[in-house]
Amino acid sequence: MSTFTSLMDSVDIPAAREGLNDAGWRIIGNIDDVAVLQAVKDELDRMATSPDVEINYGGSEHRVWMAHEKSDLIRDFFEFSNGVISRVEDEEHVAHNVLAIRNRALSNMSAELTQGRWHLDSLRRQLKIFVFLTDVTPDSGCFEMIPGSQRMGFKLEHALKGELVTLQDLIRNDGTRAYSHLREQLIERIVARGYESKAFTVPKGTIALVDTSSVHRARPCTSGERYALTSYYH
Ligand SMILES: O=C(O)CCC(=O)C(=O)O
Ligand SMILES: [Fe+2]
Repeated sequence: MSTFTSLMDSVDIPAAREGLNDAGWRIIGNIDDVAVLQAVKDELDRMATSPDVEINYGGSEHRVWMAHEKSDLIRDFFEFSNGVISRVEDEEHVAHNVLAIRNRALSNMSAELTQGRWHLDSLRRQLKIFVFLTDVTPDSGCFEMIPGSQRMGFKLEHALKGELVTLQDLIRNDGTRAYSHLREQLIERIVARGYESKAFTVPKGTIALVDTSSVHRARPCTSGERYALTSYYH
C-alpha cells in the first residue's frame, strides 16, 4: 500500500513553493492507478454509513474525519502528504486530520444550500492537500478558489475596506468569524476587479496543494458526484 508515498520523490518541491506563493495552489502529482482510486472511493462509501459521519447541505455532503485512522490506503495518503508539506515548509509537519468527503447532487437549489459557501479557512497561511478520486466536472461540486487571494496584500486591501475581514475579526476569537461566510456580492466585486476564479475541474487522481487562507469554496454540486481526500495542517 504505497501508491501515494511512492510518488513522493516525483513532487517538484521548489515549484510547489512557487505555486503557493504566486497563485496559492499547485498540482503536485497524479495517481494513475484507477484500481486504487476505486478502492479508496469504496472505502469512503463504506465509512459514510458509519454513525459518526458528518452530513451537510441537506444530505448531499458526507464528511468522514480522521479517515487515515480508518483505512490503510488513506493512511498512505496521510504519510505522502506529511512528507510533501514537511519538505515544502522545510520543517516537520503532521496532518491533524484527513477528511474523506463525498458530494452528491443537491436536492434543490435553495439559497441555503447554494450560497454562503465562499470563505477563508484562516487569515494566515494554511495548507491542505487534496486528491480527487473521481473526474471533477463543472457541475459535480468542484473546489474553486481565487488565485492570488492568499496573499497578505490582497487580504489587507480588502480588510482595510472592511469587506473581507473586519478589525474585530483580527482580535476576536469566538468562532464567529465573518470570513467564514463571504457574501456572493463580494466575490462578484473581486472578480470585477480582475481576479479570476479557478475551478478545479480535474481528472480523477489529481493531487493539489492549496493555501486555503485564499478565498475558496466547494461549488454546489448540481449533477454527478465528487469524492476527495483532504489533509489538514495548521
Ligand atoms: O471540498 C472542497 O472542495 C473545499 C472544502 C473547503 O472549504 C476546504 O477544504 O477548506
Ligand atoms: Fe475551506
